[in-house]
Amino acid sequence: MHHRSPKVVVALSVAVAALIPATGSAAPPVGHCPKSFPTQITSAEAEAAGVAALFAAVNKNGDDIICLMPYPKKPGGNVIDNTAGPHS
Ligand SMILES: [Ca+2]
Repeated sequence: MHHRSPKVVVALSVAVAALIPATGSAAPPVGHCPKSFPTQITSAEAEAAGVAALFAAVNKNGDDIICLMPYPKKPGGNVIDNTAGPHS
């Protein structure tokens, strides 16, 4: 006798659901930092630097990364969320 374990079926359903964004969600996809924003900043690093509010405002996709383009001649830089494709 051969039949599929119900536990396996449930686990696969959960995995698929986790990969598909909720319909109607405005959250952008989690992606990469574009080449022009090469530095990744984590929420912990932002908090340590005292810019947790900035991180939260930029991090629209809700993961743990934003991307920094440092200013060439002064402290700081521009930040965007990591929603770029892998080759941008
Ligand atoms: Ca992010």
